[in-house]
Amino acid sequence: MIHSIETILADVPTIRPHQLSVTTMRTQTLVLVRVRCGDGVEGWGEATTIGGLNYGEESPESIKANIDTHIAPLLIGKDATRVAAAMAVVRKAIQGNRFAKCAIETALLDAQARRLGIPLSELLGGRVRNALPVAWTLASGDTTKDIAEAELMLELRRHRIFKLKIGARAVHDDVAHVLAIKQALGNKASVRVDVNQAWTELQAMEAIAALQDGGVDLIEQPIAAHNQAGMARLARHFTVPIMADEALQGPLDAYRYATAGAADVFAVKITQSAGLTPAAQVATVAQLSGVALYGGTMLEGGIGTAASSHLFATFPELAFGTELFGPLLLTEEVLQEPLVYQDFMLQVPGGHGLGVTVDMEKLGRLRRQ
Ligand code: MUC
Ligand code: MG
Repeated sequence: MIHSIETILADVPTIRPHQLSVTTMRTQTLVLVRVRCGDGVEGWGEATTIGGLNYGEESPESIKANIDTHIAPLLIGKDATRVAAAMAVVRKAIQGNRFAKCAIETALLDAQARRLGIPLSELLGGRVRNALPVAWTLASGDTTKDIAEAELMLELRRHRIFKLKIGARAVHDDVAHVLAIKQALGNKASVRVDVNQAWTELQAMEAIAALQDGGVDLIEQPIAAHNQAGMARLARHFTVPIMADEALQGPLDAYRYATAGAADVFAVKITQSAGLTPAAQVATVAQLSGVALYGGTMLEGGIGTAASSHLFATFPELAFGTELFGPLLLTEEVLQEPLVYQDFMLQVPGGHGLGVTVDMEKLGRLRRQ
């Protein structure tokens, strides 16, 4: 039986300002959900957003209010061993609130996998890999600093895929910034860009041509998510792959984008998809349509990152790797044992459920009162 559901907000400073086209982050608010069951098993989930309401329409505070007020009462007393049935109740009664639904589903699945004594990945279809390539985002806003940061990551053997956040500055400044970084790193690294919808289609045509010529490997969400026809035109026009991110809010968007040929690659995000199960469906649509996969993040801490890693470990094909570096951008860790990053890969946790343990003492210090 589902006994209690608690939503915890924890404000954690980032290791440096993280500049996106939509905001500059200096703190990340972790939204953690703890589900306790009558048999003594507990499960954890995460619903972290980016920049409050800058990136999407759910904020940490709205997620907490909606879980506490509207979602938890639907679940208390329900059979904790029947996660799909419990989630069907939530998905039927609650519109939107994809991040909140993801955190709840993750916590219920974590508890169920612990109860069964298996890793979460085995409840999600079974893992086919134990480690995932991990990109790092260069977003200090300063070309020289970004190059130094990339060189350090290569030296540490932590990352050799770099995603550059652009779109906040004039197009030619952004292009010059990216090409300077690509030139400095050469073939030692894959350089990619994420525009977070900032360009018009005409700006994208001009900029992508230069980025493609300069050896950039992937262009993420260059134009507005709703401009599916424009994304299709860009995907057809360029050989450099075009990736959809914000456009994918679940399996239906994935289906529409795939049938319209509006992206070469899908960034799968568990929160944006409304949970691990719908995120798996996004990946299935991609695979059936010949769209390549990338494991995305909302810059979550250890819980959301572990949950994503269990799902991405089940993907038979993961051509573009992942960006599950969220915990590394934060100054504080909320897990007892941090996730392991080595040889350019994140190790998918073994053990039962998510395979991670929350440090209650640290969380006690970080949580909002
Ligand atoms: C996004 O749009 O992909 C993921 C990595 C990062 O630096 O920002 C996020 C959001
Ligand atoms: Mg993105």
